[in-house]
This record gives sequence, structure tokens and C-alpha cells, in this order.
Amino acid sequence: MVELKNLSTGNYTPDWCPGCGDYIILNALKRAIVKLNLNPNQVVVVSGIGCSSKLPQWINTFGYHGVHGRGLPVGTGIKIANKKLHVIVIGGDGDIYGEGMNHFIQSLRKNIDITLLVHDNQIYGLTKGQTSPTSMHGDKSVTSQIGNFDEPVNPIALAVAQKTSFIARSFAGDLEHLTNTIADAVSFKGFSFVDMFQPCVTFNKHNTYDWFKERVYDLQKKGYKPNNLERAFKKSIEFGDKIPIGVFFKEKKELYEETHPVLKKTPLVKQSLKNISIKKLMEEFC
Ligand SMILES: Cc1ncc(C[n+]2csc(CCOP(=O)(O)OP(=O)(O)O)c2C)c(N)n1
Ligand code: SF4
Ligand SMILES: [Mg+2]
Repeated sequence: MVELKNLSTGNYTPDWCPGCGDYIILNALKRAIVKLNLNPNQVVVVSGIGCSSKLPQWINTFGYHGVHGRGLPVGTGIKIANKKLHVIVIGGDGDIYGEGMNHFIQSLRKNIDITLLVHDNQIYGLTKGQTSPTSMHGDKSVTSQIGNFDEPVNPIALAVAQKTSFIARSFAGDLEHLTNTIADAVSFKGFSFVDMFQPCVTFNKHNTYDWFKERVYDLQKKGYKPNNLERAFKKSIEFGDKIPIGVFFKEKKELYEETHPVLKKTPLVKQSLKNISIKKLMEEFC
């Protein structure tokens, strides 16, 4: 079993607000890595910008804290360069479904073996509580003083529409469910996506731990089988007095990096440049 060093035992501690769901997600991710017996040097955690995107700073794997909304293309690039690594992209609802929405959709349709974990607190936390893509219709915020006019983005339904190979949702108020769902997503061979309800205790006074606890139920405990797209779509639009968590859909598909003629041989970083003339390449592209 590997032991993950926690930077918070050193001079630094996360600066998330006390009670923030980000602490629980960080804890669950570490537990999942230990559960899968992964060596931290086999794992890269990539993020964008936001409270949630600070997570790579607090885990002793490789990490990349990038620019807003761009975790997915960076993670895709890392996987293409070295398919032996476990790549985990994390971000907030603003980061992935707002600034990074185009990358989100493109990633859902490309079956690269990376995991996307979204801290969905239905608010822009870091910038002090603006309406985000998943804020509920009618919710008030500093940028929606008379209530949000828009319908929230439904990330699970979007993933179902793209037949994404692993689609799940979990909740930071249930550490065991979250740990197991993250472990299942990371060990799944193919693009795996987990939307995670993550209460922002400072700026989102509507979608609290109690609010979710009254509503969420575990699909798998109800005997739901995640092998049918139409059934998955029906479940994906259920969001009211009852809200499903668990695996909505999963299906093994051809992997991009195992099908592409150049990538399938060996990881790009291990391929020789001996017979390649950089000068010729430069001439071709300049
Ligand atoms: C291109 C760009 N636009 C806007 C910002 C300002 N900004 C920083 S964090 C953030 C919102 C982050 O919200 P979310 O992704 O939901 O993360 P949270 O803080 O809620 O975890 C914004 C708009 C930025 N840094 N870069
Ligand atoms: S502002 Fe919200 S999301 Fe950010 S650290 Fe505080 S509780 Fe967490
Ligand atoms: Mg957010």
C-alpha cells in the first residue's frame, strides 16, 4: 500500500473555507488512489482556476495548475505524450461547464482514458459568488440580483447525449460513495466523468449539505443498471425532490490512444527521434 504525503503536515494548509466540500473531495481522491494501490508517481492531477482547482497543490502526485477552463486539453496532451500515466482532470462548474465548456463537449466525444472530476457547487466560489452555469433557475447571486433567468446546464444529460463511456455523479456529503465512485472512474478504461455535488458553505446558501441530504439517493442501491442510454437520459433529467447519484452509464469503447497508429505502439515520450529530421519538420511548417 502506498502512503500519500499530505502537504498540510508541512508549512502549508489549504485555504478553503472551513466546511467546504473541497476538503472532502481531496480526502476521497487520496483514499481512491490508495484503494487502487497506485503509486503517486503514476498519477497526474491537472486543474484550471477556481477554489476547486487549487486541489493539485495538496496531493503528492504530479500536478499541473493551469489556466481557467483548460484542464481538459492539458490532460489530453499529457495522456497522448505518456499513456502510461493516470491522468485526472479536476475543475469547478464554472471552470469546466463555463469557460471550458467547449473542451468538455469535445472530451465527451473523444474516448481518451482520462478521468474528469467536477466540483459542482453551482456557484463561482473563488471570485465571490457569481451565478455559474449550474446555478438553479431563479437563484439569486451578486450577478443575478433578481434571480437567474437561465436554465442550468445539465452535464450528465450532455454526457449521455455523447455516449460517454463512463458517466457518474456523487456527493461530497457521502465520503464512502465519493471514494468508491472516484476509484471506479479512475480504474475504468476510457473517458470517465464524475460530477460531484460540492456545497460552497460561504456563497451558495441554497444547495447546502442538508438540501442535498434530503434529496440524493443512490441509483445502484435501487438496482439501477448503467447499461442503457435511454434509461440513463431519463435519470439524468431527474432533479427535484429526488436527485440520483451513482453510475448512470458505462460502456467499453475503443480507446483513442490504443487505436491511433502512432500512439498505439509505445508512449510518445519513449519513441525515438533518431530518424526524424527536426530541420525538415521546421521547414515544412514554417
Ligand atoms: C479567462 C478567465 N476568466 C475569468 C477568470 C476569473 N475567475 C477565476 S476563478 C473563476 C470562477 C471559478 O468558479 P468555479 O470553476 O465554479 O470554481 P470554484 O471557485 O467554485 O471552485 C473566475 C470566473 C479567470 N481567472 N480567467
Ligand atoms: S468560497 Fe466556497 S468553494 Fe471556495 S473555499 Fe469557500 S466554501 Fe469552498
Ligand atoms: Mg463553482
